[in-house]
Amino acid sequence: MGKIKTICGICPGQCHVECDMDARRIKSIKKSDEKPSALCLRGLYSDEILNSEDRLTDPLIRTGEKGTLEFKKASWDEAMELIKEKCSKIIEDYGAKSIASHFGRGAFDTTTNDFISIQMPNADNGGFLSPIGSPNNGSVGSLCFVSFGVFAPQTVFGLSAPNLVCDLQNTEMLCVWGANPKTDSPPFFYNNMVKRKNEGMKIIAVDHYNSDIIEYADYKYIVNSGTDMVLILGILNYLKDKLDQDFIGKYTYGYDEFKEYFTQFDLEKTSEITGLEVDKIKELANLLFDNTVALKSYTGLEYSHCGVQTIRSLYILWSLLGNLDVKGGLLINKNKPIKRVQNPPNNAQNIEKIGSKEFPLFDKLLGQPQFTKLPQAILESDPYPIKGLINLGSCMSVNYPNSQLFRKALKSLDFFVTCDRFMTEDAYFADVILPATTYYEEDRYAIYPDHIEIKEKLVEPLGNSLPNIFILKKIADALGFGEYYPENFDELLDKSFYHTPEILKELKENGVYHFDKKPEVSYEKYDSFNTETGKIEIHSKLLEKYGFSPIPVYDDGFENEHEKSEKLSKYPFTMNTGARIHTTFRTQHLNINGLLEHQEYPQVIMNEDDAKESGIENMDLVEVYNDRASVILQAVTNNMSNRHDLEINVGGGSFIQDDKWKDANINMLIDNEIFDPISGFPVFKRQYCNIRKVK
Ligand SMILES: Nc1nc2c(c(=O)[nH]1)N[C@H]1C(S)=C(S)[C@@H](COP(=O)(O)OP(=O)(O)OC[C@H]3O[C@@H](n4cnc5c(=O)[nH]c(N)nc54)[C@H](O)[C@@H]3O)O[C@H]1N2
Ligand SMILES: Nc1nc2c(c(=O)[nH]1)N[C@H]1C(S)=C(S)[C@@H](COP(=O)(O)OP(=O)(O)OC[C@H]3O[C@@H](n4cnc5c(=O)[nH]c(N)nc54)[C@H](O)[C@@H]3O)O[C@H]1N2
Ligand code: SF4
Ligand SMILES: [Mo]
Repeated sequence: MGKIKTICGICPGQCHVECDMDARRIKSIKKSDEKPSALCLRGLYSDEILNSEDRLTDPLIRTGEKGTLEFKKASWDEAMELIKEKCSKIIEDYGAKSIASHFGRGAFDTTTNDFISIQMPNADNGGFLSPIGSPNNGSVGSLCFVSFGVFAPQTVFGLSAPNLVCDLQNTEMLCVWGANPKTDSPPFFYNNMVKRKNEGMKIIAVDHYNSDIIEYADYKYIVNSGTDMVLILGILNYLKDKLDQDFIGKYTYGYDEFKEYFTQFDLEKTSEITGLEVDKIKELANLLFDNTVALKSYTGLEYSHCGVQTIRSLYILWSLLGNLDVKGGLLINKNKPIKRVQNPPNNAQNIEKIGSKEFPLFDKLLGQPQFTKLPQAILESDPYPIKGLINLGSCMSVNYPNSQLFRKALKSLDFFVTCDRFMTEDAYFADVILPATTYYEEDRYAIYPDHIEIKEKLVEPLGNSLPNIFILKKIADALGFGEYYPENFDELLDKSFYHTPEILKELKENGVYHFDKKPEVSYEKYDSFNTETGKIEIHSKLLEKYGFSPIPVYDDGFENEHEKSEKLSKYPFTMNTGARIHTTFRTQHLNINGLLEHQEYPQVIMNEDDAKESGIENMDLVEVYNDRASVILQAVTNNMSNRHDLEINVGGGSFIQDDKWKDANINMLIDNEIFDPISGFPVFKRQYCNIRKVK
């Protein structure tokens, strides 16, 4: 087998793309004076993360009451015996559908994802527990990526985001709208973007505060949180007489109806809602019209009341401005990833899933439950009781909205298993905790655009920890479907590359497989969209069928002006949460001193005039609060943030974290009853609060 470097070992990179950061290279960079900012910061502290005293070494079984941290160390066999016993009892009493599984950011490595199919539509794979007959195999896809990556592109183009490619290599102008490539993991796109900028490419950024990308951009547009759709409507209205009517007539569906709506958004109204001056709106519109512009977006637009429709309108804008599938624009590629893993049987077809009543399109497009409705199933048996939960690589009690409710729900489960590298806040409610390795400690394969390679472990696993896939194998064995999971790495390769014997052979012999040369790129493929009309659907037939507005319509979340002014008089600040920071990955690594030295406190970024009015100075400790809860943060003031628009760090709220972070769970302030009705995504980026200086 090939002997190839391993990755940094801490995060799997974005789903399906593996970071190329060699652990050994990180070590040598650390010894030299090379600036950490050129790199993923967490990678630099990977040895501290790997060797942290907080790592889990053995399976743990609860000995004390739920809500305490009293556990005893156990063997894998003991833990599996208990899982078998408890799950059998639940299946006997309530049926298999009452046991759910959930996968988070710690399950995004290619292997785990290949076996359980987390985020992309995959009709054949019912998820981890489908062989025993449970349809409730959820993931953080309930909160992340799929509004942008599935709902919006499917309802405009009949494609998913991996088939829409930002043509960074060939563009003279890049627009980053609702993303920040500098925090990507791995920062591949960022590195290429820097290279292209040095070659003269210009960057447009649209964000709600002075993020890294705003700082780096040539043209900067700061909008009020969640108002991007209005900006897009205003731009379309301003440019409407210049649009290519021939293209519109031939390839789009629903333009006239949309035009009737967007003509309401003149420049003044657009400016008033978005907070962007009229001249800046015109400037942006003209830049987008006069140039071929590539588009980079991601999660920044997902979390408003009309997240899916906002991202749809962005794709529509790109199409109408002639930036779709042209060199240097937003390319369409119809490549499919190579098929991996033979899917286990799905014995849960046609069983209602959690949240599918409220969000039927979530079920239709993803075949998954919408887990924001998990507490309702656990606490109110709606649509039926959920009694058991197997969670891997997620800290649900912190990352889901209304953490108070999630904590209550997790505590009420009959049986809760969680699998992690560290103790998490969920440990308070877990009955069994299973220890996972880092990627340093496991043999694995990684898939790149042009090749697949085997990565060998660098060190032996800590204690009795195991790679995700072998934890799943043990659980599957206990529940009677272990034959679909591999026992060891050799079997893992056999199972993963089951459909492609030639790849399997190469990997086993040489440790690497190179894909054939890429096919020639072709442009302007507008004739065959996989939508009902075969066209670019401005008017989505699918949304219409599911009872939603077929065209993008702006929604600020208020029924009327009265409701709005009532809310704002009490809580005048828009609370936008969760722009990525460099020192943490959601809840992770806030116990790592090296990283904490780069950013000590969770922060709230705010306008300096707002600060002055509230008697707050830069770096003061402040309390952000609403009816639900309050958290202590450090204020960072600047003159670029819009008035009354806050950016607040997420991640705090787990007991293993540093004192400054462990009580700062912003999801305690987030109302789970406020969501995008199409995707069910929480409105993480547009709720309301107030702020005051800590005495
Ligand atoms: N308010 C607000 N809330 C948000 C967001 C926001 O922007 N604002 N963002 C949302 C988004 S985009 C997401 S994706 C979710 C993230 O929600 P989670 O998936 O819960 O994210 P993390 O906090 O990264 O938790 C991952 C856990 O996996 C563990 N882990 C890491 N690697 C491995 C591994 O290899 N194996 C195992 N078994 N465990 C591992 C880590 O220790 C950590 O405890 O949060 C969402 N919550
Ligand atoms: N270091 C680090 N890297 C991470 C993570 C992490 O926690 N830490 N999390 C990982 C996860 S779970 C994910 S899903 C990806 C996400 O990757 P990205 O989506 O690229 O994540 P962000 O860096 O938050 O970039 C979103 C940008 O949108 C902006 N934004 C927020 N609201 C609005 C708005 O209303 N309008 C506009 N125009 N912009 C807005 C934010 O300020 C931010 O700059 O990152 C992953 N990478
Ligand atoms: S992106 Fe992930 S794998 Fe790469 S260096 Fe950073 S933490 Fe490590
Ligand atoms: Mo995410």
